[in-house]
Amino acid sequence: MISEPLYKEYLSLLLEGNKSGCARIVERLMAEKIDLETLYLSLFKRSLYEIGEMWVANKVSVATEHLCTAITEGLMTQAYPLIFNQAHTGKRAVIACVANEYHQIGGKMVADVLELHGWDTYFLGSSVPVDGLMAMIQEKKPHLLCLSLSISSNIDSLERAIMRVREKWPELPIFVGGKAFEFLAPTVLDLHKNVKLLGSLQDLKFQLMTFGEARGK
Ligand code: B12
Repeated sequence: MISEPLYKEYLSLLLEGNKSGCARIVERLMAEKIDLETLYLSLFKRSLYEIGEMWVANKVSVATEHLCTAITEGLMTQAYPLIFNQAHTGKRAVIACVANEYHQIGGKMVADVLELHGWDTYFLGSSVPVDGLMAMIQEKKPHLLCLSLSISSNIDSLERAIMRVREKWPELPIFVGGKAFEFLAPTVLDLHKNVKLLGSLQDLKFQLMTFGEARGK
């Protein structure tokens, strides 16, 4: 749905820091009724992954990568009319990145997909200390907790968070995902009860479809 020339044009505007040019492309795609996932995955995620590779290859500076990230986070708000027009189901989810995990865009996408499916979401963003996460769960009483991990060496932080949550809420379903799992063994979280490692937004959508029935609601 996003042609290659349009993607290339977007990427070059993003790298220049031309946010109004990028916003016009998003506006046009929204007018063409692009769906949220295509916008997020084929434009935002693809460009950020490409910029990540360029940063590793020393083709762009850290400053340029930060600029592109900040612009992307701003552009995601353009999708709000798509996301917040849905009927609500009464289900609640808390979404967070664990302590020391500063990559928050994947988690924000997860929150937006849940919201699109009628959930009320509480997205806490990057590097959430376990005590803060616990307090938010206590307050919002979610039906689901989603945790995002990009840096594989943050796995201990993730496991600590899961263990603390489990002590108090043994049955709360926890979905986990993120780039870190490209580098970790797929069995890394197997010991934790009721924790699902999901590979993509597609898997998340599939889990949401079965969520109500599986939990008898
Ligand atoms: C932007 C960025 C940053 C920004 C993040 C700012 C922000 N506001 O988020 C900042 C500057 C903080 C940063 C810092 C670092 N970064 Co960085 N960063 C990136 C970059 C370029 C883009 C990240 C991004 O937003 N991607 C787009 C999102 C949409 O993708 P995603 O997170 O993978 O999410 C998708 C899926 O994984 C999934 N998903 C994610 N979470 C969840 C959760 C659930 C439940 C589900 C179902 C799905 C799901 O859904 C999303 C849609 O498909 C990546 C490149 C890349 N390939 O990702 C590097 C990258 C992640 N960073 C990397 C590194 C090394 C670092 C630093 C260590 C660099 C340094 N030396 O300081 C630090 C670590 C900071 C920390 N402790 O967290 C490496 C990680 C490599 C690795 N082996 O782990 C990458 C891959 C770059 C690279 N090519 O090497 N970074």
